[in-house]
Amino acid sequence: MYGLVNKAIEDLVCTQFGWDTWQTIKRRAGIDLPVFLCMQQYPDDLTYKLVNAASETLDMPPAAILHAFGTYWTQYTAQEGYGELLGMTGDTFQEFLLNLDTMHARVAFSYPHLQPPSFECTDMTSTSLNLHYFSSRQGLAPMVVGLLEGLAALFNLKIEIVLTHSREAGNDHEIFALTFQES
Ligand code: 1MF
Repeated sequence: MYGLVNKAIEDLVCTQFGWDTWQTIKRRAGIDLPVFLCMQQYPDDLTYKLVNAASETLDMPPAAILHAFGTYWTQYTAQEGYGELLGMTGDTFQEFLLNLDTMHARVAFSYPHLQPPSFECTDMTSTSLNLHYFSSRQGLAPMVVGLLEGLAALFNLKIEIVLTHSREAGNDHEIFALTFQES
């Protein structure tokens, strides 16, 4: 994944737990790079190692780390210069979700090594929908839940998310049932 992802994890850990904790996590993950570069590609394995080392150091399950990271992502990318990209993706929560693949295509236009996930909305009503999540990566569903919660908060929505189909249970992709209302 692009270094932007690892930098976002670093930023989240540093703001919430401090630089020393971040050094401990990096050491535990066996990473001796001083910094991550946004536009450099790093093996996915490195990101998974960071998540596991953070899990052990902070005594939180890996899913909780991924969830917190997902919630943080939109805020972080907006502040790192992707606010316009996020802004043009949708004026409403539903429109945003419908345009996620278009948004990733825009990023991939400049950064061709992006391996974006793909999303599809079905069974849409004004307060609910099923979100289908397709990814070449394993185990990131908790991050997607955090992403959706962070996104819903930006649109001032209360959201409930239920994972109804998981790959862990043998399905070929994940399906989340979303219910939302103005808060
Ligand atoms: O393959 C990748 O490197 C990659 C990196 C980030 C693929 C996807 C993403 C973004 N995605 C992270 C979860 C991936 C889960 C999976 O692979 O199954 C979050 C997608 C998302 C979902 C809901 C709402 C908003 C979302 O993301 C907004 C977004 C997406 C991508 C970027 C920014 C905001 C982005 C921009 C530039 C990038 C990489 C990602 O690369 C750079 C960055 C700086 C300089 C050069 C290149």
